[in-house]
Amino acid sequence: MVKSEIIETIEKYNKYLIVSHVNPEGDSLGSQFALKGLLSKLGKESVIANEAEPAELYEFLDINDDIITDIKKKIDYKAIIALDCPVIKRVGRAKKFFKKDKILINIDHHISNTNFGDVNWVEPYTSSCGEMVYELYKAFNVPIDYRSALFLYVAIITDTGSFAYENTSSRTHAIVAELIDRGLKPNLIYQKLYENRTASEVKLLKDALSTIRFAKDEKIAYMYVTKSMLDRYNLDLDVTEGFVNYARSINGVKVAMIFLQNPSNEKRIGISFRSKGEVDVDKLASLFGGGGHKNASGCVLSGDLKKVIKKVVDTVTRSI
Ligand SMILES: [Mn+2]
Repeated sequence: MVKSEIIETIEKYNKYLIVSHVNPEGDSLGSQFALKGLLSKLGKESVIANEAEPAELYEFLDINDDIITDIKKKIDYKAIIALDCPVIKRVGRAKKFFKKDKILINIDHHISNTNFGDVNWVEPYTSSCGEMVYELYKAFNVPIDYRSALFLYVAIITDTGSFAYENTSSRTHAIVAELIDRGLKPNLIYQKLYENRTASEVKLLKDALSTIRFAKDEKIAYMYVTKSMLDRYNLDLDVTEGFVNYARSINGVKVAMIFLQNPSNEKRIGISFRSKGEVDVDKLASLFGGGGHKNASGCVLSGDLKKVIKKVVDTVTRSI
């Protein structure tokens, strides 16, 4: 249920800044643009500003021209809406767009959300921020047009792992049925999102899969991607999205991890955690200053790749 405080706040202001987290994916981008569509139907202006442009994967959404990434740009707005951010730090350099004394509205579905806003609406058992924006359309009684249906669908399919994760509910499917009725072609969207890899990307995947190791009687599976592996194929880190799911897909594996060396700083190691069943990887990532959801989370550590892997694998082995 949409909180009445959210409705009242959105009714009150006419110019919005919409932000989301760094390395935006389907849920953050989809929610931002579906919300922009809703606000415009309500006769309100909004500007989407992110730290950087989205990954190439999202080019089919045709949104790049509507995202401000130049932090020197002056934006006129009365209130900020942060989407899909458990902590405000997750907006990264987009924080530079923030002005003092502007009201901050926090709309999110992470269980670890810190209620950092002046107005907070957090639904930890909802599949995606996209589902929450859908509920806003219903609360304001605004019809969902084709573009917004596409944005919401991309948000939901991304965060539910194509309707495979525990967060997928009958409500999720009911919403998606309505979105498809707006004219979406699920097979074509799926192809754009998941069957669009280049040969180089699959070669990188092959190399990444060759690094898979196991711990704790094969209940833990982990893999890595180094800067030199990326350099070999002239690829960037964003193409590794989804690689960790191969480790997670192994029978008996409860926790899967991928360690990603940052190409511009080899001592910066991004770690994605995925779990099946009861293991809570939000808690595991929080041991290292990160967070996320019960079955999908992440953190960033500094140090030598091999040492970081050992430290994290040892901790996870003791914790599950
Ligand atoms: Mn999300």
